[in-house]
Amino acid sequence: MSNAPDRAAPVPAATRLDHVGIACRDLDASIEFYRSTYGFEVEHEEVNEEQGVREAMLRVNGADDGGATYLQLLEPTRPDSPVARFLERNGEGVHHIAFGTGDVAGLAAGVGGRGVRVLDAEPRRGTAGSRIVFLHPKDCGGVLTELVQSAH
Ligand code: CMX
Ligand code: CO
Repeated sequence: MSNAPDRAAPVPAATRLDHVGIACRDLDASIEFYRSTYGFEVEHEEVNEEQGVREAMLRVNGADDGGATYLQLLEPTRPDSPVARFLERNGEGVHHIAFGTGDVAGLAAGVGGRGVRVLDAEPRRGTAGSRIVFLHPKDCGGVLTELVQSAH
């Protein structure tokens, strides 16, 4: 029997879709669109200067690990930020997806071991005290991917 690590699934695993990040030019207008069109309400709003965003989390549904799934609406706070660059190139639209996990550092190490570029050597501070790591979109089929461990 081989002692090689099981390459079928990362340990620890991602357990839910935590959020879909959407780049917008006007956060308040975007919040109003999702509220009036679908009835989604803002659960949390903050400015994250490290990421260069003013953001709102709109709760969509609960998840079976006790967490929830959100839309994350992102308005840039400065022109040199990732979201500002995205808007300049692509206009408004889906910017990234985020998978929830109980162990963001462990999952990032596992994914990095498979040759995916991990953009943050250490987890950074995300929404509401969560810990986040980004994976390079070119190693994820063109999808900018975030891993997130909630503060709870
Ligand atoms: N989704 C898919 N592809 C993307 C992308 C995105 N959001 N952003 C950039 N790319 C692509 C570019 O189009 C480019 O493709 P081509 O080479 O085919 O033209 C390639 O990735 C590399 O682009 P780049 O100019 O070298 O890199 P950027 O300066 O645009 O940076 C990235 C890209 C992913 C490294 C940067 O955006 C990053 O570090 N993001 C992580 C942080 C972040 O996005 N924070 C905001 C959200 C905060 C939160 O969720 O809380
Ligand atoms: Co995000």
